[in-house]
Amino acid sequence: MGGYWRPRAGATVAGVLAAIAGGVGAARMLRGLAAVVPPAEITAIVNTADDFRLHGLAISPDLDTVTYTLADASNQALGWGLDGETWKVMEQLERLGGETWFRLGDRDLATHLYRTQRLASGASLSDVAAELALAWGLQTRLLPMTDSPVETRLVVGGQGETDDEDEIGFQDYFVARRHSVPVRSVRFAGVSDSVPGPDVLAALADAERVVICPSNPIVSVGPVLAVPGIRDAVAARRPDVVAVSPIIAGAAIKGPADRLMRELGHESTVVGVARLYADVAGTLVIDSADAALAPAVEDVGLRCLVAPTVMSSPDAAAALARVIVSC
Ligand code: FO1
Repeated sequence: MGGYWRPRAGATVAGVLAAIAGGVGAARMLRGLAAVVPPAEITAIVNTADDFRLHGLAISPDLDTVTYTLADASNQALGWGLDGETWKVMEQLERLGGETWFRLGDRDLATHLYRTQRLASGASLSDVAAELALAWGLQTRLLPMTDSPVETRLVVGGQGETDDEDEIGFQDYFVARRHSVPVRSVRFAGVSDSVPGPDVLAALADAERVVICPSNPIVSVGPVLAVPGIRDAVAARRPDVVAVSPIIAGAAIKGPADRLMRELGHESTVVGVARLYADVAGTLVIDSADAALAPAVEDVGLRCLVAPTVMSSPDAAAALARVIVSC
């Protein structure tokens, strides 16, 4: 572990980490953590409620985003998918009049073909996540939050007399409608019958520190905490749980977290994030831009750390990771 950052003598630093992860923000956070602690000591517990089937293929966007990013193979411009991607299959599908609203690159398609075939032959999602991580040479352990089917469903619309309410799936909201429709409510279909994936509860119990990555608190971290047993397991570790706010100066860096929080009656500030995590996290890391709100976060009952949280480069992510492991 010669290349890893070493703490000052006497500083307390967490080694074994468990991290609750959504997609792009979490993937960058995990890459930062893997630069400052040995990757083999990190377990990522990943949201699977965005998973869906298209063209008969089993697609797990957050697992794949985390895998590709940790493998340094992610498409930097898009944040999802693979680098050096080509789109010949999508181009041909478009000519045929097929569904191309959710773009699957030629290289990325191999992942979905592999996952679909393995699931059909009886493997679990956890098995497949581990096999893909191994194929990409990852040392970090990636655990789906559950192997049970859980699906984020959103009730949207209902504004004005001509706009009816409609319940849609997550990718329909996020990609097809570009998360621009008003959301009335969110539910995680199937979650009450789900059980945590193998090793998930043990990873939470054994970690020296649990990190809640800067992912959407409602639709990325929310489903993970909603799996029966996980919220309690995280709450039991509350003093060692460090959450990073995905909201900076009232806005999400990427995606609809701020809007979704407001639409569902939460304040879209770091204080609103603190309220959502008050029972599970002992510490909230907020961006320097929100320093003035640190006392208000502490009033909610969390210790508040102020640090640069925008992960604009791997170095910036590693600097944030150092704050998390040494706080
Ligand atoms: N996001 C998009 O905005 N448009 C896409 O066409 C798209 C395709 C896609 C394919 C594979 C994959 O793993 C992810 C993909 N994403 C796409 C990202 C993804 O749907 C979302 O970022 C997550 O579900 C939210 O975390």
